[in-house]
Amino acid sequence: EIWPRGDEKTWKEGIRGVDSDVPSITKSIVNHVQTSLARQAYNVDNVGAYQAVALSVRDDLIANWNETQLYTTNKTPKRAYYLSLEFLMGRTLDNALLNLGLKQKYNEGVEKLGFNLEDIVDCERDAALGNGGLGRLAACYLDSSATQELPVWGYGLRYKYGIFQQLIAPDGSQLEAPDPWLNNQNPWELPRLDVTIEVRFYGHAERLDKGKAIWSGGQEVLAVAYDVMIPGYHTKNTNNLRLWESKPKRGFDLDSFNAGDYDRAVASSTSAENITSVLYPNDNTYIGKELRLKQQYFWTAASLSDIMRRFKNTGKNISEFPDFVAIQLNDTHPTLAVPELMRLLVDEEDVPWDKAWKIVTNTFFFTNHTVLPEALEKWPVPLMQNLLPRHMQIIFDINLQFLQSVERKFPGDRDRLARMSIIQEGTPQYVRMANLACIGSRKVNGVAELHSELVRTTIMKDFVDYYGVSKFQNVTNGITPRRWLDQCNPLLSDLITETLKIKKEVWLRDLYKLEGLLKFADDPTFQKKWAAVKQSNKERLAHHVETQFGIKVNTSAMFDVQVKRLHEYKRQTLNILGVVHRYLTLKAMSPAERKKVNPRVVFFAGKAAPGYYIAKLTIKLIVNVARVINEDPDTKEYLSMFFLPDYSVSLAEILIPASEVSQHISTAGTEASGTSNMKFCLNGGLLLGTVDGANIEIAEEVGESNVFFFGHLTPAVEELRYKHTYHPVPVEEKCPPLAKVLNEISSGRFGDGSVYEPLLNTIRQVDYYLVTEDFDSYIRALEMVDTAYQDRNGWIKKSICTTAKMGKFSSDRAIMNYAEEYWNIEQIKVP
Ligand code: B1H
Repeated sequence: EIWPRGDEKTWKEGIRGVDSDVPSITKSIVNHVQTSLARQAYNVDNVGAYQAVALSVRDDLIANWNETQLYTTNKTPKRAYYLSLEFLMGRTLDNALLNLGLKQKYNEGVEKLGFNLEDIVDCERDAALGNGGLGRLAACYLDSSATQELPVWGYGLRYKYGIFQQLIAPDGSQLEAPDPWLNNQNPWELPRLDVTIEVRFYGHAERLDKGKAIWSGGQEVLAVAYDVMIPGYHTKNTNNLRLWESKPKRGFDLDSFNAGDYDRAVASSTSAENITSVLYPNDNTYIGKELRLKQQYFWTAASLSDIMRRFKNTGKNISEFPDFVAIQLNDTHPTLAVPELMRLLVDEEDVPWDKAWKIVTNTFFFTNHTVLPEALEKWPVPLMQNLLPRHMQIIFDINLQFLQSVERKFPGDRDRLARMSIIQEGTPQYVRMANLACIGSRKVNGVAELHSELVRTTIMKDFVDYYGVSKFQNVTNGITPRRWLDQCNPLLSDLITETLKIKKEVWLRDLYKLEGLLKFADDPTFQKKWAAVKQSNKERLAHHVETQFGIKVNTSAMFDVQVKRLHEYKRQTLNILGVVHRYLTLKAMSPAERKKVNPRVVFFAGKAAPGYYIAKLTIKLIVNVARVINEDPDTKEYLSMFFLPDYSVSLAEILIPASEVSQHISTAGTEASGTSNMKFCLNGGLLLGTVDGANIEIAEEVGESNVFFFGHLTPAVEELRYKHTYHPVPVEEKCPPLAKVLNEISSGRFGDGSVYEPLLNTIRQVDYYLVTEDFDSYIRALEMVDTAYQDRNGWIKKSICTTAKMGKFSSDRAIMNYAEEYWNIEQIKVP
């Protein structure tokens, strides 16, 4: 138990009570304007009002956060830690107000002060410390952990610059600008200058006996903690996301400074600060930069040291570590945590090697998020040897023991040993992080059924043979319905509440309750209300597009959306080629024929990694095709297209509720899960997709008649690729309509065609992602969408049935699965 110093009663009386009546709220806002912001009523603009409101809400969060932390510390339960290099949080204010149940009150309060809450909410910059699905998943999991009152902390990095801001140049190219998101101050973080940890790089490791060693010399930097409060939905429980910032251990080198060499004096401090400067903007691709490896070690070392300190404060014996600590590795990025925990145990806690290894392998759990070969992390041994000499020793020792054990199980199978080794032989050698993560973890999981099966049968096949299949499981991803329905689609949320006749708090915590909507699916009045909500969300998006880009959008057309990172495997090319095909078809029609066509507006958004040439070229093509078709008087009524720049969590919150159909069209077997597919369906958008990732499970839930599936299945993909390589058939033969589309682009119909040749050739030549193989069935699927849309009531019914069956995809279900089957942690309710 922890007691205050001095008089307990005086302390207790001083604690800020959380008063949630409107007068207390306005008083607190005004107080913050005057004191925290040092402003007065006459010079507060929306941004100032945002800051004051945020600080006021933050006071409530801090009170809850403090109570949760104290209560949990005293209870000493088993805790789980989610290590992720990315947390794509988006905005906080609106979400915090909803979770605290204070939105209505703040609405009133803010109005009294002459402001509008929506405008204030819009002043917040996104916290965009992530690339895409992997980072957003981590954010949803934090929300679900707090909501379900589970003792889970996140650990990540406090990047000074988040994912770059995307601009589109006049010629359609993507330009990148930095995202200095901390320039406006961040009210949602609490600097913990007292929580600092020293992290070493370089130096040398000297072996002692019994597997121990001393690591010394090199460079030491400081990790400083910043805590981000994570409120649960309608509960006092408020969890923590701890983000580390790097700082020099000493301000600057005094010797050089005194010798007048100022550049040199600050060089080492700049290099320390650089570690947490910027998020690497790659999604689903590995990038072998030394600074990235530094980030990974800096973050895992600081986090593990912090976790170890907290564990030791409980006074438990070190052998009980796995009974009190579970650590989830979000992909291979934190895999250095495995040798680092070995180092802490063996070198610093004097635990014998074998006992330490037992602790380690009972502590970690590893989630794999992709089977794409280019995403599998492999670090050159010389690089790691230089930066982390002790860890390299430990990895070699782990590997030796492991391979000996494999050899005992499969004697004489050299190929197997070579495949399973943590070290890939060659010049240079490489450290295979997925192998290390697997060997160091209790369990390994994929993120959707199909993906987990592919993990078992492809990248982890040998490990399944060795460990048995039960180590390799599945946890299908999920999304938080708080942000992805209640917050982004308040009209739909209200309609659902009024229809189900149960409290919003109830169905938002038990999403299976949405099934209650099924019995209204045929009810004409309900259908009408349902359609009206969609219409109003379409208008909200149209209004946004109009104010941001000055373009009018036809809101009676069908809204068709594909938003995600640009990647060849996600096949935005298939979509754009389909649009061109549709355009050519429309052009060939008579005006009378056109009148029968179902009008469509196609929205694209997404960032391309700055070094991903083909992805950037795809953006350019989309922008330039849009330019031509949006100006064609023959067709523009029936087909228009927009590329919305700078896709973000907040833009997703506008786009997703407005979508009537969304596209998730990756080559079968390539998209591990996808999570935006779940968001669109939860908001009543229908899914047009391939038989891939979580699309399959969505179809299982909502019924195949309510989704539009097309394309080859996963088993066919390998075979087709093989055929492409050894028996290439020209596109003209294989798919004449596609050949026509490609030729129109080449011949300059959408601006200088030669620019696009490298992109078009990926399809004409190797076509690794099988655009030519799926094009026909894609076009047919689009036609089926049109036909279905013309039956308005049928469509609305599909939409209702889709939302109704999305219960499975709440991240609450996913997190409960991790908590029960992996981490073995229990709920703690703060009184
Ligand atoms: C996913 C990544 C990823 N899979 C490496 N892999 C990265 C890999 O910076 N890096 O090095 C960054 C990201 N991201 C995505 O994870 C999958 O493609 C989605 O299908 C999945 O839904 C998501 C969450 O599991």
